[in-house]
Amino acid sequence: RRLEGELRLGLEDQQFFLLYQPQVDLKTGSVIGAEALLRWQHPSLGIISPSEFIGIAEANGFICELGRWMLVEACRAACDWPGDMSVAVNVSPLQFVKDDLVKDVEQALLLTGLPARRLHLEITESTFLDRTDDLLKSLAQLRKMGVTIALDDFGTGYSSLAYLAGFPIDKIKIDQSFIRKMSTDAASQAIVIAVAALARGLDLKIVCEGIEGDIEWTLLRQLGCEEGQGYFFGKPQTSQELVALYRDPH
Ligand code: G
Ligand code: G
Ligand code: MN
Ligand code: NA
Repeated sequence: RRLEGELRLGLEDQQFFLLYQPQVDLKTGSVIGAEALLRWQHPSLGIISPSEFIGIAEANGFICELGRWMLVEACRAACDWPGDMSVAVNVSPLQFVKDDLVKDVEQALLLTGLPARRLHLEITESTFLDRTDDLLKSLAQLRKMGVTIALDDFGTGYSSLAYLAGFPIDKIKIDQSFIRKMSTDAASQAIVIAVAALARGLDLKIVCEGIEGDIEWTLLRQLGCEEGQGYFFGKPQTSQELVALYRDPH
């Protein structure tokens, strides 16, 4: 497809940018960080979502270059954020395999001056498909540096619960499909309750994605879930808008 050839040019031409979706403390609703989400402002096609080009970038290996750019860009933005706000960056499994992610992270932190504890990396269960010693070593090194590892889209993958207990991670993000349905669908609510209990048992923090209303927020708070993200608290927005939201939450 034509997009494939345009990715590299797009990066050189600064057509990629990041938006930041607020992550909140569910007890208080206050903003504690944000997830960086990639966008491509294509010269003729308009804004393209990552679901349309990440797969292409993974297939041709460009994801590593794009991933390095994102790390630096996200860390640079987070340096301007007040308090101890964290930035969560999505990482493709290929960045562990085809690239030296640990080195990329070290360089991004060094270049921008962001403290490691303010950087979170979101990985998916598919990262563990190839559970090599190298992968485990990289994750261990990142955590030793102080970087937080979150397991994204939890509940949509293939992992058995037994596997989860052995993953070297700090928190899990329950997939938004369960949260969005939990007020109307008993099965979804049961899954959220079970995952919250599981996280507590494994001493993992939990982030609830896709919170669109007050009902979900109240339920999740009652379940003791620590952190949340969703349109109710804020859509993906610019770094400046995020800082304004932190200062003046509604
Ligand atoms: O923001 P949006 O809903 O369009 O994101 C769609 C998917 O693309 C999300 O699941 C998100 O995890 C993924 N995504 C967004 N930004 C990045 C990125 O910078 N790198 C990778 N690997 N995935 C991303
Ligand atoms: O897979 P990942 O969690 O990285 O994807 C995040 C994506 O989910 C973002 O692109 C964001 O736009 C979208 N998103 C975040 N909050 C909500 C929400 O409350 N409702 C819906 N429908 N989508 C959301
Ligand atoms: Mn994510
Ligand atoms: Na997710």
